[in-house]
Amino acid sequence: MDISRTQTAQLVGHRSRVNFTRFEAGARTMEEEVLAGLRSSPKRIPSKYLYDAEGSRLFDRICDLPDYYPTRTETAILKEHARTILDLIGPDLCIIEPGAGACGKGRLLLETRRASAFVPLDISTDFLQGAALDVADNFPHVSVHAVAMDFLTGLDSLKPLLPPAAKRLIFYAGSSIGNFDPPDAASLLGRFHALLDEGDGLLIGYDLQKDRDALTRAYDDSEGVTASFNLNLLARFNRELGADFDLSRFRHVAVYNEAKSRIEMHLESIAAQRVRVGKESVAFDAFERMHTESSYKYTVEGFDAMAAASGFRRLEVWMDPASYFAVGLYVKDGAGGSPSLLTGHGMKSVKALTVASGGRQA
Ligand code: AVJ
Repeated sequence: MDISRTQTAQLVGHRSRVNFTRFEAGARTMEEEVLAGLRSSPKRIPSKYLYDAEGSRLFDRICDLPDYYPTRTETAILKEHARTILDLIGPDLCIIEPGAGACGKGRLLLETRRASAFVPLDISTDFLQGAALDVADNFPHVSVHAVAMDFLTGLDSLKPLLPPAAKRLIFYAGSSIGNFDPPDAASLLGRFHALLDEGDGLLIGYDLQKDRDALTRAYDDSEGVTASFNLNLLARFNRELGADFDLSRFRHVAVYNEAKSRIEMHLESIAAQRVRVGKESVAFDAFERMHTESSYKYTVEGFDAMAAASGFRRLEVWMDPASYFAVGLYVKDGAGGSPSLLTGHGMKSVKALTVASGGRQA
C-alpha cells in the first residue's frame, strides 16, 4: 500500500502538546478485496472489515461479556504490574500503541507516570483524535502525537515523527497479534523491531491455549453479541457495496482448530443461494462457510520462539492465575542494551503472578 499523502496538524489552543498526523493510503478498494476473497476457495474475507463503526461498537460490547475473558484478564494483569513492567525498560519512555482506538489500555500505562510521550496509532480517525486530546488533558506531563495510519504497512514512515525520549516501548495490546497467521505475525514483529533501537521494548498481550469449551464460549457467547459482530460484515457489505446478503440465511460459527491452535470465525450459508456483491453474483452451496477471522492461541514458549526469530528477547511474562492470557515484555537485543537491562532483569523464568482475572479455571 502506498502512502500518498501526509498531513500534520498541531492542534490549537492550550493543547500544544498534541500533534495529529494522518497518512492516507492508496488502498485497494474494499470491493476488490472482498470479491477476491469470495472468488477463492474456501471463501474468506479479510477480518479488518469487521471493524466499521457498528463492528467496533459490537466489539466493545464483546469486551465486556462474561464469556469473553481476554479483555478483563489483560486489564487486570496490566493494572497490577504496569509499574514493574515500565521500570524494566526505563524511566523516560515514548509509548507507541498500534491499534490504540480510544487509548483505554494506553492510559493504564500512562498512569504510572513513566512516559513522557505517547504515540497512539489507529487506522480510523474516529476515536483517535478525541482520545488523543483527552489523554493530553489528563496527563499534563505527556506529549501526545496521534497518527492515523495503517500500521501494517506504514511503520517506516513513523520513525522520523517519533518524539524524543530515552527509550521506546511498543505496546501491542488485546491479543491483536492473534489475528495474524504466524508468518504475518512474525513479519509484523519484525517491523516493530525495525522501529526500535537496541534496548527498547515491546510489551505485547497474547492469548494462551486452553480447553476448547472456554475458547468456543468466548467466541460464540451466550448473548449472541459475537454472532452479531460477525454477521455485521454482511450488513456492512449491504450498506457499502450495494450487496444483498440476507442475514437470516447465514449463521455465525466459531470453531477451535486445534491443529493450528486457532479459533476460526466463519459465516455459514444455511442454504444454496446466490448473492449480489458489487458487480458480481456469488454462489453459495448449502452449509458453505466463509472464513472471517482467526484468533491464534499461543504457548509462552511458542510466542518466545516467534519473538526471538524477530530479534526480541523476553525479559518477563505475566499471566493470570488460570494462565488464560499472557503479557510479555521483550527487548530488542543487541550489543549495547541498556544498563538497567544488563543488571539482573534478563531472562526470568515464566511466572504466574497473582491477579484477580475473573477468568474461569481451565
Ligand atoms: C480483537 C483480535 C483481539 O481475536 O479475540 C473477538 C477479535 N473476534 N471476538 C480476538 C474478536 C471475536 C479479538 N481481537
